[in-house]
Amino acid sequence: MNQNLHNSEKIWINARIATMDPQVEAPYGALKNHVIGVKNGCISALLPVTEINLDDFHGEIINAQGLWLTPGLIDSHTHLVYGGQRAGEFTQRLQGISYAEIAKSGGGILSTVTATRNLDEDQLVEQSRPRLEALVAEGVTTVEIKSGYGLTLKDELKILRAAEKLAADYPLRLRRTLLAAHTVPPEYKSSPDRYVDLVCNEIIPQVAVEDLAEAVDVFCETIAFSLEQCERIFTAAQKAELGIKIHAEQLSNSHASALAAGYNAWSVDHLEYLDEAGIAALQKSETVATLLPGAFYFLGETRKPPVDLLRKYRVPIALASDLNPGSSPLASLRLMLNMGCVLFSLTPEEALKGTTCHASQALGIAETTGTLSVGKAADMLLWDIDDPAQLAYQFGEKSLRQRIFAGEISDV
Ligand code: DI6
Ligand code: FE
Repeated sequence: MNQNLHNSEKIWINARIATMDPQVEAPYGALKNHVIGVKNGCISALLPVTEINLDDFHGEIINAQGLWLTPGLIDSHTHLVYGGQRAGEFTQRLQGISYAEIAKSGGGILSTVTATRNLDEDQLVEQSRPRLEALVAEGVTTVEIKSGYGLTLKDELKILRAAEKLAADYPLRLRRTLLAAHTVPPEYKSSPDRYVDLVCNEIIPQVAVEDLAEAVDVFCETIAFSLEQCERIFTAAQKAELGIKIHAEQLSNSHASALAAGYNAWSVDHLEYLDEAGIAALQKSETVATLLPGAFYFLGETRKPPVDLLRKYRVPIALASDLNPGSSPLASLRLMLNMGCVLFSLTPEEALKGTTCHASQALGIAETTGTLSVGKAADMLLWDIDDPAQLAYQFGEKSLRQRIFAGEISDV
């Protein structure tokens, strides 16, 4: 009997395994008639059933009865820790006022900044809890949470600490991203460069010292930060040895993706206005293109991200919820799988890659999560489906049977 399997604490038999491993040459990286073993929270074995003898195995055997096993879902872009809500702004937008107009008149992101600053850390945790619980319940095992609604040293740190406190209550991997450069706070309205100074010289170094985030993000847009300001922030992030992410090409083409690719950013996100030169720049990097169909849908956008060109240049595509109160108050990554296909013409397989292997790359953790491969974390989902495409095709039907985090099973 194979050493690996023999050492496993638990094994799953009779599962159809969608590894999502690009090295497995089958749709969804699927393996038939394989057994998967887990030890110390990681995948310890993945072997053809013909090569093993179950009589010698004394650990726990879980019979998956023909259900499909996939990697845990990874939501690689959320802003889910915030205070308040923006239904009033939603109503305004339905009357024809644009997102950019609302932002310019002091609403939008800034109204959430006020609500978030007014909460203490524990209140922020409790207001954010239902959003995280919704993601966890549908099979998210890794989530990224950004700050960005504090915009002072104290309040940005408060959000990152709240994210950590909240996530610790669930079987979940957390990746935190500092998005102090989300918008210029009112205190710096007449001197935005001084705010960028604060972000680069104080907030980023402090977050690094306290180990409160793994990456730095910036919103590059006419209503937010310029290319030059982004570059300053990237330089500060690099100096602090933090990963780089960017909100780019959402409402206009600023060429920010090409800039970020030059810094080997983990991901560039949104991308409706990304052009071919930007895509060529991404191809030369390891940067992931993250699509956010929830924001496209919720803002009623019409310009779609250039999916065909991303395919042509073989840029890895991730798909995330962008969960936030202004442009995507949609606490469901399963919904994004469906929207990625219906709105952006991704295939169901591309959509699932976007929430597993490519999402892990977008968070700088592709070595340890995102596929069912020996040595990686045993974050796995067991689904009562006949075809993995059903994960993108259906929405709302309860098909998750087991949620496995670091090898531990929770029934759902
Ligand atoms: N782009 C977005 O879609 C979100 N942030 C960003 O930079 C929106 C955030 C909000 O409206 O509160
Ligand atoms: Fe976002």
